[in-house]
Amino acid sequence: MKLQQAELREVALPLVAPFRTALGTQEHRNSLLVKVTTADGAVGWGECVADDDPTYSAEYLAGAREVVRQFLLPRLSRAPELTAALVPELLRPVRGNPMAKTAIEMAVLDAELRTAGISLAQYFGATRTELAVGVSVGITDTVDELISAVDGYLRAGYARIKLKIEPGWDIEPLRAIRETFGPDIALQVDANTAYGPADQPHLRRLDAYGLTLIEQPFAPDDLLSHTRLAARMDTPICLDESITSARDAATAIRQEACSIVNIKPGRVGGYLEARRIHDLCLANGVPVWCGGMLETGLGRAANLALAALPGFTLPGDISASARYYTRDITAPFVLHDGRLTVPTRPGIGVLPDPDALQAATTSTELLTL
Ligand code: OSB
Ligand code: MG
Repeated sequence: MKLQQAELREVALPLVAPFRTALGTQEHRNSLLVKVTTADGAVGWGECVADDDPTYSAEYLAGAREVVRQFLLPRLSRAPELTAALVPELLRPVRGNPMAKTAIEMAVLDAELRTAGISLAQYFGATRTELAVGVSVGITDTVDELISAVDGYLRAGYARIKLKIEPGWDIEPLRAIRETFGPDIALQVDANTAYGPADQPHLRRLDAYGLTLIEQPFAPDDLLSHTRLAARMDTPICLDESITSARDAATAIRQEACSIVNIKPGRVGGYLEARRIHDLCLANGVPVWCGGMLETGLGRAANLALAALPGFTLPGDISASARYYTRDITAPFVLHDGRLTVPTRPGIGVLPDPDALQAATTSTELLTL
């Protein structure tokens, strides 16, 4: 294919409730969408998961947008015979910026598969048609509020609960959740790098709560502390922020810094790299699950296809639309018996609803390539 046009569109979606983590509080999801059109008239959609601020990682929305426009799209528009498989190689000379790269790789992949009449799940070699999914629960002002939030999600049918934790919000909420809901609910925690090496003795106390895993307690580049904690804790360590490529995953596994990997396409530079991490982890007996970045229905559709691969043995942060937004920009994803259905239509399998998209749009820019 040959790219002819790209539309950069920013959308602003109010979250149904503020989402607080160790990194800050989010009330809106502002997203950058990339729509590509090929010379043959095929269309593909990509979503950039960068946040407004460079706090989860170094990328941020306005910067990612500039990188897409100034450095990434020109490299793809110069390619005469573009395919999605070539995108990572064509973008490799640009350092970093994985979320910006993922957005345009996703758009090219979507256009290619729509033309070929193949769903993203088929393309990946997915083995499942519906997936049990989990929900990520933010930090609340009080333990009572947390209990009522978790109660609502369990009633909705979510297959596991992930609690965001930080120093001062860990033991007490965990004790309360176990006391209220018992030992059988699947429970895990995510620290978003909020702890330091000196917190190891404290973190070991989390072993008392029967957690599936503890996600990213330490800084992204501090593999050593994760290795040390893993050796001293029964709870499996899972890495999110630390893993930006298949090579990182191989290193972390080799160094025993984690025994479970959270895979987020945006963090690792694309769905193709995400697939490689899945393959590597499967070959090494390391369970993986699909992380989330409060995606719109577009990114969520693609994440469901990825998470339908056989190595994704743990429920992902791929919740129903209603957990995030009153009005998603696609047809809403709805939970049935704690499961979401993997899209089967060509490409990512969904399109934005024109009215919902229009209502959410804050800016658009059309680039002729
Ligand atoms: O660390 O997994 C994280 C959202 C934004 C940034 C980082 C994270 C998260 C989540 C939300 O936990 C997961 C979701 O999209 O449901
Ligand atoms: Mg995380």
